[in-house]
Amino acid sequence: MKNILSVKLLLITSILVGCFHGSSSDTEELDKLEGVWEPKNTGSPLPPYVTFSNNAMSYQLYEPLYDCFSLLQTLNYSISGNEISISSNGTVGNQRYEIVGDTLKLYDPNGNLVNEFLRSSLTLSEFSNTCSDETVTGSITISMELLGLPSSVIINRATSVVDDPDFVVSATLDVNANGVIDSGDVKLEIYEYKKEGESETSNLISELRPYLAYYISSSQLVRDIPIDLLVNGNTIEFSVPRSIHKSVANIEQGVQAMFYSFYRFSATETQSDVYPGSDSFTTGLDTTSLQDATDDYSGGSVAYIDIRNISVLVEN
Ligand SMILES: [Ca+2]
Ligand SMILES: [Ca+2]
Repeated sequence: MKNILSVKLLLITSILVGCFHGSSSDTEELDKLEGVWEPKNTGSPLPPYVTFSNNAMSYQLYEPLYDCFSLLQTLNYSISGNEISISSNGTVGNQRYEIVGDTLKLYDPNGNLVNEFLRSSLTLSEFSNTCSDETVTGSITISMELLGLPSSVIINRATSVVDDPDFVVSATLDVNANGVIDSGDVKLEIYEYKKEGESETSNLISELRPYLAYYISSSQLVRDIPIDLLVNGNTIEFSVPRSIHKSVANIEQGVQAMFYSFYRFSATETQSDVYPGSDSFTTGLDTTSLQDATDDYSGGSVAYIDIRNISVLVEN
């Protein structure tokens, strides 16, 4: 899993005390900030662009495979002096910022540089080329019954190595129907892994955030689109409208799939299960109702994530 790429959003954690009063110099600052900024540190995939327009700040990811932009997050912002106040779900955080030439620098409340962007040649209108398509109808719903599933799991284990997975439930769909995982295939998944500097927590599974991810090669995927999760007893259900992204717009009932579960249930032990087998798809099977064997998991003597019943429903 070392090649798996993920997009990490700028997290805003500090609480602003007080309120913002605009001034004419702030208006000038707003004008300077307005527009599109691109990430200074490039990677693959490119980290998100940030746009500022009419007091709305958004993170936008360019997806070369589909030549479009995915909107990751929209936040409201205001500025006062050299501070930018960003609000999300009723919580307001502030960061110091500075514009030096064509570079935008963002600092946390402790004065540490957290992000740098360069003035982009792109215009705001180019972000109307989105990866979602509201003209597409239908949805994909995948449910997986996992025998022994606890209601909460430990993630970011203190003893885990950074980037190692803690808890994973995934359904990989062979979108291009060629029997192998490659560019264009997608995954609906919960993928909790050890993050640098984050403390161990116990989380209800219903509070975990699943994603739609898509492969850009046989070993690299982009994990960036939040999807819905429903936990009912020991059954986990992912659902996603087909309009959400070009990667799932053309998926039809009968798409081949493979399923995986993994849990680091102690500091030294893990358990995993696969269906129908390691790196194999459900070729020729009726995916509306699948059954995996019980007690066929690897690791441990008590079931935690033993895959049992699965269904894949695609509605047009
Ligand atoms: Ca494929
Ligand atoms: Ca099983």
